[in-house]
Amino acid sequence: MTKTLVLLTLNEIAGLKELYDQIPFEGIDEVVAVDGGSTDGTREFLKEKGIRILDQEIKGRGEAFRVALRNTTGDILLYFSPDGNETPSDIPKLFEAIEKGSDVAIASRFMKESRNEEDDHFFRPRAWVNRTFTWIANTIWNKKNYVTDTINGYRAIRRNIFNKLNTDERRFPIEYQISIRSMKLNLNISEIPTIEGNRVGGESKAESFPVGWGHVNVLMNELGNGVRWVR
Ligand SMILES: Nc1nc2c(ncn2[C@@H]2O[C@H](COP(=O)(O)OP(=O)(O)OP(=O)(O)O)[C@@H](O)[C@H]2O)c(=O)[nH]1
Ligand SMILES: [Mg+2]
Repeated sequence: MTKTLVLLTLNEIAGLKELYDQIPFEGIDEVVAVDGGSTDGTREFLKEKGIRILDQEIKGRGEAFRVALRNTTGDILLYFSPDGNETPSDIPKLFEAIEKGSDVAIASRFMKESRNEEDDHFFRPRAWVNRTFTWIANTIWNKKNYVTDTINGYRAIRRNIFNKLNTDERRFPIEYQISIRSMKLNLNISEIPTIEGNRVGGESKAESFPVGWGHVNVLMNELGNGVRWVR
């Protein structure tokens, strides 16, 4: 199976500079970046490294996922966000999980061996909210093994499966939509434990409240639409 690595960037120069040399590029057939319109030197850095940049006509992280789907060719797409949260050494493990038969492979922040950004804090509002959304999706739609992190963006997916899911979420909850639709079709979702690092620099683009509402919105839509979207 051929492998495509997709870097997702929106003003991520600090993270890119720190992480780029840690990315294991061996064995990857195609590397692209989908850039949401960076103005901090991210684009110049990518060009210098010879990475093809795909632009987005429509804003948003969800849209970026589909720009990559439409403009690449690998059998497997792996989405990597170079902001410090995602550990580059998981890349080969996620590709391998797909090659072994998974349709979707997620790097989970909530398995026994995992860590999430908030683990050092006493109050972990983001983690609790994530776990609740995850529990709801599992309870309603999952007929297979419990998926511990339905929301993390660090994941790989088979191209033919991603096409079939016909997603339309434009912003952050794209991952949740992919997870739920995969459960509805009873696909093979596997997880590997990941150690979530802290953001290296720059600013978060995910404000908790709008993003949280976005997830509620996806949930409501998916409750109503069955599998009418399937392609
Ligand atoms: N191409 C593209 N990338 C985006 C867009 N929005 C966010 N990203 C990238 O997606 C990744 C995740 O965004 P973050 O802002 O870190 O979101 P988060 O990880 O939920 O939040 P933090 O905990 O603050 O890191 C980063 O690499 C961003 O640069 C977008 O609209 N287009
Ligand atoms: Mg992040």
